[in-house]
Amino acid sequence: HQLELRMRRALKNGGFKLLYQPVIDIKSGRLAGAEALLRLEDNDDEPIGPNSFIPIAESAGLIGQLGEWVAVEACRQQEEWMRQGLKVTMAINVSPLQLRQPAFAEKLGRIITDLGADPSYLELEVTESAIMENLNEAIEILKKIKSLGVKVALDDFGVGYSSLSSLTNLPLDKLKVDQSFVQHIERDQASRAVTEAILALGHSLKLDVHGEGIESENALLYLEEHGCNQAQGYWFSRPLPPNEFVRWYHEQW
Ligand code: G
Ligand code: G
Ligand code: MN
Ligand code: NA
Repeated sequence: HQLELRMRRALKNGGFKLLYQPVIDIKSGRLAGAEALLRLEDNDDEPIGPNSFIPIAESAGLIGQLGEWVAVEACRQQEEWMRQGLKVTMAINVSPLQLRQPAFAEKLGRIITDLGADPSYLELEVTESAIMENLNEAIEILKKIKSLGVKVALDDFGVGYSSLSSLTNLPLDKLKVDQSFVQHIERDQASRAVTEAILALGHSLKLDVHGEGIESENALLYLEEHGCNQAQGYWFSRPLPPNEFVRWYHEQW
């Protein structure tokens, strides 16, 4: 596969990049964190997004190596920003296959130690479907991750098939409401109903609830009114390269 070759080349020669999308604490209106979002840009072509290459990385057996590159680069960036006084919780996406690799948590722990990153400012984003495929195994893996001091967020929440009772057994810190609901908040009563249900569920389980895909002030105001904790979306900023992220931060505050 052509993309597999490009990925192998990029892993060797540095063709993968991380973009960072700001996460806002709704109450204070301040920057709370950044989500690291992977791109493949190893030549003059348009950068390629993870939806195109993550499935191929998984089937080609490259996801472990790629996921490790992401974790190292995101931890390195988090530690650098921390030293510059930019306190951001760095959110890292992990694919189901990567999460289930043996010694995943041990590897992550070693990366954190080697880079001197502060684990309390790191958050792993795992998808609902990854967790529910094998709940008991997932609970054990998440416990190990939590014991490193790293936070865990359930990403794309509301579009998967969680059994609600199983949520109470998972060591989670946060639910990320899937963007599809937030994007339709203004027009669609059903999306508002689902969003409010997720907020109520999350808060009754003492979890933070994070709204994604905020594209308008009205969507933000709605989430604020309903007690949502964090917000992310084009309304604030697109995912940015590191230097633009810092510039954006200084322009805001
Ligand atoms: O950034 P973009 O909207 O193109 O991301 C598309 C999807 O890819 C999202 O679901 C996101 O969670 C996922 N994704 C982004 N970066 C990474 C990564 O580093 N690893 C994994 N496994 N998935 C990622
Ligand atoms: O599945 P996950 O939540 O990790 O996906 C994150 C992706 O969503 C990022 O790749 C980012 O490019 C995209 N994204 C972030 N904010 C917005 C937004 O406000 N609108 C839309 N349509 N996409 C967004
Ligand atoms: Mn995510
Ligand atoms: Na999401």
